[in-house]
Order: sequence, then C-alpha cells, then structure tokens
Amino acid sequence: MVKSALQVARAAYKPKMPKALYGSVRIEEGAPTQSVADQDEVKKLFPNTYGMPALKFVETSDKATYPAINVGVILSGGQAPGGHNVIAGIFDGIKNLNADSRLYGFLMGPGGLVDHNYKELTGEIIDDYRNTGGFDIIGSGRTKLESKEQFDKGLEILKKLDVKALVIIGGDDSNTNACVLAEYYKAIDAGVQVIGCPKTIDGDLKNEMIETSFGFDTACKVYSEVIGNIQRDCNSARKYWHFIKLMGRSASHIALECALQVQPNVCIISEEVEAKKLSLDDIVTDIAKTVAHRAANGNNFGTVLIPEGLIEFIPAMKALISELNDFLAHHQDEFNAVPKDGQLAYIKKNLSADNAKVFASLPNAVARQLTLDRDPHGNVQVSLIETEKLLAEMVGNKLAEMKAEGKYKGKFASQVHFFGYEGRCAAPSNYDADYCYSLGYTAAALIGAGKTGYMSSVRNTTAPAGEWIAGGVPVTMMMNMERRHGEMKPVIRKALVELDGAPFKYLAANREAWATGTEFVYPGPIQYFGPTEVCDQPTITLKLEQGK
Ligand code: FBP
Repeated sequence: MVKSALQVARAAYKPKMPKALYGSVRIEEGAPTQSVADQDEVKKLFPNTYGMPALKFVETSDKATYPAINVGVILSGGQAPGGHNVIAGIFDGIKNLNADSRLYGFLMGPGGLVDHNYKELTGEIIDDYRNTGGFDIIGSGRTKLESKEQFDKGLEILKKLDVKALVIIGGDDSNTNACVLAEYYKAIDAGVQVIGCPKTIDGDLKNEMIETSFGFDTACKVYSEVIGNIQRDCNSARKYWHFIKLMGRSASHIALECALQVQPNVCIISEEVEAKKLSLDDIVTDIAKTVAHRAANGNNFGTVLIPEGLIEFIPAMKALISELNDFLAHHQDEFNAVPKDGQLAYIKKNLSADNAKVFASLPNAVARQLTLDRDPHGNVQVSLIETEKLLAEMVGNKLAEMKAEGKYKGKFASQVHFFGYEGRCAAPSNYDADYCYSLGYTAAALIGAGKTGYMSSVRNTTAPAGEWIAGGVPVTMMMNMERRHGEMKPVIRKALVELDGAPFKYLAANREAWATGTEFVYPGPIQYFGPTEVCDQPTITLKLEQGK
C-alpha cells in the first residue's frame, strides 16, 4: 500500500493520554445515578443496569494482575475521524491488562456480529491504522441491534471466539442499543460485558460526563478550513453568495462551531428557529434583508451556513415530519407499492388537513425528499434534503420581489455547497487522535474492572491531555423515553444547541457585526506538527462551554 508522506509521519505519532491511565488504576465510585428523565420507565426496562455509579480511574501504585481476555469491537453508524485510534487504544489497553488478550473486529457494523463476520485484529494490522481517518479497518454499518434473535445470534459467535467483552463505538442510537444488549446479556448471565464509546461528528452525544463525541473536532476543522477558503474566494471575486449546508442531523452544533471559527455573514441555528417559531418565510426574509443591506454597501457577496436538520425545526415542518414518520412507519409497504408519480398525492390524501397544506406548499423535490426511506432508527435522512438549494432559490425570489418594490438594489448570484462526507474520514486532529485513543484505553480499563452497560468517558479535555479525567458513565443515566417508529422507546437524550449556552450566546452577540461587515476568519488546514496553540486546540464550542 502506497502511503503519503503525512501518513508515514502520522503513523509514528504517540497519542497523549490522561496521566492516570499510564500506570495501574483504581476505581473511584460516585453516587448511584438516575436517568435524565422518565426514571420509573427507564428503571423498569433496565433492571440490571440502572442506577449504577459513575466511575473515575485514579492512579495507584498497587499492581493488579488480569487474566487474558478476548474482546470484540464494532463500529456503528456514520464514520467519524479517530475511530481507528479508539480501536488502537482498546488493543493496547487489553494487551496492557494481559499480553495474551486478543481483539476481534466485527465487520461492516453491528450486522457483522449477527452474521458472524469478523477478523482478528493483530498488532500488525493495528499499526497500519494508527492515527488514520476512516473506519475501513473493519468497516461500519447501520444495522440496528434490537431483537432477541440478533442478540442470541451474536452470543453464539461471542461464545465460539470466547469473547468476554464487546465494545460498541457509535452515536446515541447505537449506544442505546449497546445498553439494551448489556442489559440482556446480564439478565441471561451470558458472561459478556458491553461497553460503549461516544462517536459522531454531529456532536449531539454529550452531557455532564461526556464532553464531546469524537470526530466532531476534526470534522468541524475540516469544514471550517473549506468554508474559510470559500470566504476568501468570495471576498476576492465579490460576486457570489454561498449557501453552505453542513451535516449534523437535528442538532446545529457543527454549523455553530464552524460559524465560531469562520465568522460568516449568516448562520442559521435550527434550535433558535424552533424556539422563535420561525416560518420558512421568516428565515428567507431575514437572509434577504442581510443580502440587501450588504448590497447597499456595495457587497454583493457573502456566506450563509445552514444546519442540515433545519427543516425539522420549522414548527409547521416538524408537525408534518412527525405525522409522516408515524404514517410511514405503519404504511411503508403500501406507500412503496404506489407508482412513483402518484406517491405525493397518496401522501397528501393521508395527512391531516394542516399538514397536507404544508406538504402541498413545498417544491416537489423537497416533498419527495421528505418521503424517502427513514434510517434504521426511524430518523428522516436530513442529509438528503437539499435545504441549501431551497433557501438559495427562495432568497433569490424574495430579492426579486424586494427589487420590484424598490427595497433592494444589487446583484444576487448564488452557489450551493453541502459539506459532510468530506470531513467524516479526515485524518484525526491531535485532539481527536488523543481523545479517541484515551477513550479506547479507558474502555479496556472498564473491561478489566468487569463493568458492563457503561460508556467510556474522558473529561476535562480543554486542559493538557495529562490532566484529562478517565472513567465510565452508566448509559442508562443518559436515557429518557422518546417516540420512535410510532412507539415510546428508551433512548439516549440527544444534546441540541442550548440557546442559553455560551457558544450560542457568543454567536448571537456577534452576528450582526458579521452580517453587515466582512469579518471572515480563515482557519486554514489542520496542523499536526508545530506549536501547541496551533496543533492541540479543542473546538471553540468546548472552550466556551468550559469558560476557557
Ligand atoms: P451518526 O454519527 O449519527 O451515525 O451520523 C453522522 C452523519 O454524518 C450525519 O451527520 C448525517 O446526517 C448522516 O450521518 C448521513 O448518513 P449516511 O452516512 O448514511 O449517508
């Protein structure tokens, strides 16, 4: 395999870890925990894994000995930079417990466990993937692990390989399923521990014990680099408005972090749209006013950042999507059987009057995108909805109206972009390389301590890595009950942008100046080698959240 010069240099990088993890560790237990909401329901569903204490690893001089252990690992869902380092951390961590421990990777996501597709991950294989982006070491997939049949099928191969612990690296939905699996294996005394790791570029798996999900840092840095380049381009040619949609599912964390990094003219935050009950027309009018204002100063160019989940947060659209989700959950086959040219009419006919009206008001392409298959967790695949085109077109129309009324003089030409896949497999930043390796190593320590139903947790990450705090947080602690596929289910609560949080407040305090002036920042590419202030910075979101 030919490797780039940077890949060769990065292979030699030794990720930094919390100081406590370098030697032997002792566990400090916190108080029993509660789920974030719906305590009675969650407790009933997880009688064996509910209420466990949060854990913290501290250094000890006592030397413990551990038996060799076989561990399995699964990558679940969308790629996020640093996944390979989580696996390297698990590998080194279990070898540190006992040199005869072995690691098996299940291939192409949770489906690999159910279908018994796996490979042993040897030291040689691991070395090839250290500090690289991607999930290609074993592949990833979106199969939802949820049925007893799948769990039992998985157990067959775990028994055959003598695997005593399984690490599931995934987002909120995958970690919810990891917890259901932990509960089931504990209930039947299967002798298999299950540990989760917080992955997702979306940044929406976070709480007081999980500061950030891995991959968010690198992905935002990659998008910010490219948005910065676009800003410099548009500030040079001065003839385009760029409408840039950013991945992130429902939450606007990625759009917000990129805005903090690049200071665009406009950044929409879905959570604010919902709170202020803004309509699509309100959003379009706001952008058009900014365009007109800049045009009055001779600036017929600018940037608009759009979170990919926006459409779900416009109240009228939210109600429509919720009814569509429930309806399609029960009538998917019937819908699929309707000829393509009759599908929109079929949906309209089956919706309540208000929602049918909203549905009918949408451009056909967007209406069709809303009816596309849900992902295996029942979510609308918002990345497929072309909001950037919708907004660029609607702003153009609004400006034409304003021109006719004499309220706008200027030229409007737009370019649209969607950034998502470009950043998901980038080589991890030093932050993600260190954080991921530490998460993996912590997972190994949790396994050594015999724990199950925990998520690996590494905190205090705005401090130098040596001062990071490693431990475990019971997955049930993050759960509440939500409606999925038309039924109430226990799920990890998604962290959305908090409008009273420091990152949003910073945006709100500065956005007017960014809209009217041209205060673009050009962050440039991720740096791996060089001064700490250039190479080892966490996201601005994290720094503001921690008052740094
Ligand atoms: P998860 O980390 O939650 O799996 O998703 C990350 C993500 O990149 C989302 O931002 C995006 O909406 C989705 O995956 C796209 O899915 P797919 O990879 O299936 O196209």
